[in-house]
Amino acid sequence: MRLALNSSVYVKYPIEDTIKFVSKLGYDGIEIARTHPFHELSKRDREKLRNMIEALGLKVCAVQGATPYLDLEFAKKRIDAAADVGCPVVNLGCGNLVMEDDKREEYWAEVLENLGQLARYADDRGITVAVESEPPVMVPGTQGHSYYERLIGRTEDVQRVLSEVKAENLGVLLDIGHLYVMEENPLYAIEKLKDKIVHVHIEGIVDRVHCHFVPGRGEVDCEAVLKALHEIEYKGFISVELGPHMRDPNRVVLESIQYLKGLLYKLELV
Ligand SMILES: [Mn+2]
Repeated sequence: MRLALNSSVYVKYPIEDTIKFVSKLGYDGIEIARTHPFHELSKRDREKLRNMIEALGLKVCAVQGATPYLDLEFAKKRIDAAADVGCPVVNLGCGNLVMEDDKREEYWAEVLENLGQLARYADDRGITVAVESEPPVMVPGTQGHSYYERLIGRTEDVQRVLSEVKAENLGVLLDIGHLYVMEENPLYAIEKLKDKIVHVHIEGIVDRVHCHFVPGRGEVDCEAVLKALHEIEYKGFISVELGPHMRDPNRVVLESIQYLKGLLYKLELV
């Protein structure tokens, strides 16, 4: 089982430095988050980036293609850029925020249509696209804060996407921590989604609050999750997603791989 790092923790560093840190700290792959706008590089500079990544023995396992909401133009640029660096998976996120509950079905119609269009666009470039369920988000307002659900918030929403967008190259990015926040059983989600899982995010979650800690902290049972992924013969990357730990990213990035590698050795999955 291969471990990767989501680049968002290195928000203050350019992509080139981030790649060097990720390689030095022992990861097999890097996932390029929207914190790193590599899609704005010229074709030639993307090729240089690809050569640099390959020379370090790394693989770009996924690219974030949502803002986190679905923006067709942004997603297409990220799909093109992913293809240029040899990345197989682009994450298209969780649809809209549900600002008005009675418009939910309207949002669904638009998101399903856009996902279908992007899946076709990606297919022409040899890319698989993925959706990721996300917990509700807090939006500050003048009258206090409001919580809004995301359209794709639970595993049943992911299953709706899979059944209504008929595309072979559409899969699931399973964020294990998000399942804990939503009080879902990760082992059940893994079993239900099985071979549609094309990428995995892992992080520590404390008290079901949506804040990405180092794996091993809080209630996420990483050992059981790794075991369950092995049982369904998951062959993709497990990507550590820490969010921006501004002060000292290298420390948490190292702590994460030490913990997960320890579990992989224990389970004899290295
Ligand atoms: Mn995630």
